[in-house]
Amino acid sequence: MARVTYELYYWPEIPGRGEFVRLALEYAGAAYRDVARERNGMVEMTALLDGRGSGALPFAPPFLKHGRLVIAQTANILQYLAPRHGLVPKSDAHRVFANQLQLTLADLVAEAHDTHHPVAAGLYYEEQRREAKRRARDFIAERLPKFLGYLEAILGRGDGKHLVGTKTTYVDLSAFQVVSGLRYAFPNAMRRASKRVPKLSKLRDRVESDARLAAYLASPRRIAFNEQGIFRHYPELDA
Ligand SMILES: N[C@@H](CCC(=O)N[C@@H](CS)C(=O)NCC(=O)O)C(=O)O
Repeated sequence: MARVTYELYYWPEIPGRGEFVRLALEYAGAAYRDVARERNGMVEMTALLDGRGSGALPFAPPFLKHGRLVIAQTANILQYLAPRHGLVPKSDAHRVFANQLQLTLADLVAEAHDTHHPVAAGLYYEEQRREAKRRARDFIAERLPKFLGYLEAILGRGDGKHLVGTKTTYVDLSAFQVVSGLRYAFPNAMRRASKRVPKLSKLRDRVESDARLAAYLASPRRIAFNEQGIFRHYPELDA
C-alpha cells in the first residue's frame, strides 16, 4: 500500500474548494488521506479547526497536513504542493504568475458563490432569492465574460493550451474545475459565453480527458457538483 504523505481536510459532501487540492494531488499521483470523508473524520477536522491540534490554526477548510505543517488557503496549499510534484515550472516568474492566476480563479469562485448567497453565507438561499437573482444577472452579464475573457487572453499570450508555461500546471487543473462548475451552474449562460473563449473551453476538455485524471474522475472519490456547494444549479439564476 502507498505510504500516506498528505492529509486533506475538507467538507465531505461537496467538491467546493477542496476539489482544487484534490485535483492536484490526484494528477500528481500523490498518496493522501481525504480525512473528513473517512469514518469519524469530521471529528478530526473539527478538532483541528477548534485549535485542538498542533501547527498553524486554519480559519476554514480546505487545509492540508504534511508532517508537522498545517497549510490553509487553497492557493497557498497549491503553491506548496506544485513545485514538489512538477505541477508548475521552476522559475520565480512562472511560480508567481501561477499564484496570481490561482488567486484570480479564487476571486471568480467567490463571485460565483455569491450569486446564490449575495446577502449572507449564513442564510439559506431561499432567504435571499430576490437578491440572488439580481446578483446572478450582473454576474452573467458583466463579471463572467470579464473573468473568462481574461483567461482566454492569457492563453492567447502563451502557447494557446496552457495558462502557465507549456505543460499542464495546477492552474490548468483549477481552470478545468472552475469552467466545469460554471457550466453546471449556468448552462445557458456558459453555452453563449464559451463561444467567445474557445481556447479556455478546449483546455477544460483536454484536462477532462487527460489519462492522468481518468481513473480519478470515474471514481467515487470525485464528488459531483450539487446544490450544497459553490457551483449550484438554480435554473432561475441562469440566463
Ligand atoms: N480563501 C479561502 C476560503 C475558505 C473557505 O471559504 N472555505 C469554506 C468552504 S469552501 C468554509 O468552510 N468557510 C467557513 C467560513 O468561512 O466560516 C480559501 O481559498 O481556501
